[in-house]
Amino acid sequence: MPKQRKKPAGQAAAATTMTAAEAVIATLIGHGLDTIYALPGVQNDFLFEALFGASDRLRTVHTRHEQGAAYMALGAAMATGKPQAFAVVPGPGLLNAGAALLTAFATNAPVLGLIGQIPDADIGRNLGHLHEIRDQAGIIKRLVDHSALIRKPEQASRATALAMRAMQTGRPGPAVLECAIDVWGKSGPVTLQAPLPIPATKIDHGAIRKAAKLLGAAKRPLIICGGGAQGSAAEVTALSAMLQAPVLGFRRSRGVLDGRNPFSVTLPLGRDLWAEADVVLAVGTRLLIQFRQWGVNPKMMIVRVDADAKEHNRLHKPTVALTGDAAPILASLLAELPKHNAKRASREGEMEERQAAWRKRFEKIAPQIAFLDAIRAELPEDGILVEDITQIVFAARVAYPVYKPRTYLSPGFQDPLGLGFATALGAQHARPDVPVVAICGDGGFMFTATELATAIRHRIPLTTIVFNDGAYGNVRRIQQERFGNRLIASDLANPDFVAFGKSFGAEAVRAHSPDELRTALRCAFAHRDGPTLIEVPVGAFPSPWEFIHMPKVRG
Ligand SMILES: Cc1ncc(C[n+]2csc(CCOP(=O)(O)OP(=O)(O)O)c2C)c(N)n1
Ligand SMILES: [Mg+2]
Repeated sequence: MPKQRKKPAGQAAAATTMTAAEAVIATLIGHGLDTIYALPGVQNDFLFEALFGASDRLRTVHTRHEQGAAYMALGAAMATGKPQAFAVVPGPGLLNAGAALLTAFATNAPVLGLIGQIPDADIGRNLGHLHEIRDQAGIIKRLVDHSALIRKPEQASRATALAMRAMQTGRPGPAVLECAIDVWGKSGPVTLQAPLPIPATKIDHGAIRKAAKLLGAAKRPLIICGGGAQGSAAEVTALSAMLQAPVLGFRRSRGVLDGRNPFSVTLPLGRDLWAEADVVLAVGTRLLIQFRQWGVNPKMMIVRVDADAKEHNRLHKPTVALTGDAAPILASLLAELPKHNAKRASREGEMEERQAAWRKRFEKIAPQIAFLDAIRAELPEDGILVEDITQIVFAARVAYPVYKPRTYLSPGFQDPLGLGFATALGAQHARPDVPVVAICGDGGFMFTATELATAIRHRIPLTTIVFNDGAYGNVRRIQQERFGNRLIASDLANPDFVAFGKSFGAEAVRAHSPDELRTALRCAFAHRDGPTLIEVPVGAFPSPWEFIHMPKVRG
């Protein structure tokens, strides 16, 4: 890449001749990115040529399928909370990356897709160019909130900086930049755009006072966190203590309040507390389960904090709506609350008792919990667990203790079977300092199992547990219970997973019990030079659904 003359800080850099691809890459580096997850092809040849030139500053991690590249970027974004990027060819490349983009949107993950295009002059003409797809930009617009087509090098750096800003402004989320096969390599005068300032949250002090008064007077306050609370663990923890309020976390908000704190609750106890709550503080959550499953009545007062102003009134008008980043809003609330807060007796004993009562009821899913306990016992506090869509995971959502935010990665409402392994691979690549464990079923693992080759090629020390029941077990149970055992399309013919893993060069073992799993995990975490695959042969598990889909309690 051409050398840029050093300019004193604060002064705009002088224009330098570079290609559009070089401008995009230099801008990504300027925004602190150190990796791009990618799969090459002719439309993006000049992009990869620029990546070669920048390879001392930006690593290119190439995968075996575009879904692998996009899921890796997603996992890296989920694990770090920071923007990540992937690059794929247009048409089939974009569609192959589609489920990951969809999941990035659902989880508000800042993932930038660099997508190739057919020759610039022919875009929209339906001539049948290689990988042409009708209205690619229109398809992209349905998937992400911010997208742009780079048409010349002069425009490339600013377009990249605008995308990076959009991904981190308001409700965060993915963005896409398209660039044509004949534009990536075009040279022109480029002024590199430094990161654009991200607008700070404006605090509505009147609304903060109102919220503090409501919460301060509440007899049975409840805090509900969603994925939008992941950056405000300290504030949520302090509010919980000040209000003696339990904190409900589900999936992406698990660990915002440490799971060892008796006030940290999951869905079943959270529903009991929702039934009796007089004031709810909802932080970065859609409250869909509460409003659609558990019910709401007009007596219930809700203080909502959300980065997206459109979210507040979608289903039920809150008493107080606060728009912006959770951390500064909750910090203001914490400062205001002592003036209004009632004297409160400790609820610690009550919470411990209620937690114990639910733990007893969880004995119904003891087989799953025994495996989860084995994982928790071996995984260090900041070790990361990644969900695929499988039996053990459904139990984990309510019964696996999570200690810190971003240590339990979940795809949220998309639940795309098969994301787990590749997403965890990205998380492990971005967080080489901690062990990452993917929990997959035999069905989900095979969606991206070929990325074992990527793990070997890039020496990613991910640990993957495949719970092998020879079935799309969840589907099979539904067919057994609700359709008179008319089993169709739910049995699976599997490879020998240990032999399969070894054939790639991975460490691969079989564990038959929670104890054997603990031993296998210990070996896996000690092996930091490449991936480990652990197959756990299992039968059908008891259904966990009564702890997740629970009937109405209010309204
Ligand atoms: C993309 C996608 N396709 C299909 C589904 C529907 N689905 C949910 S769970 C499941 C079966 C999962 O099987 P496996 O990974 O073996 O886990 P198990 O239930 O057997 O533990 C299926 C097909 C889905 N969630 N996402
Ligand atoms: Mg299965």
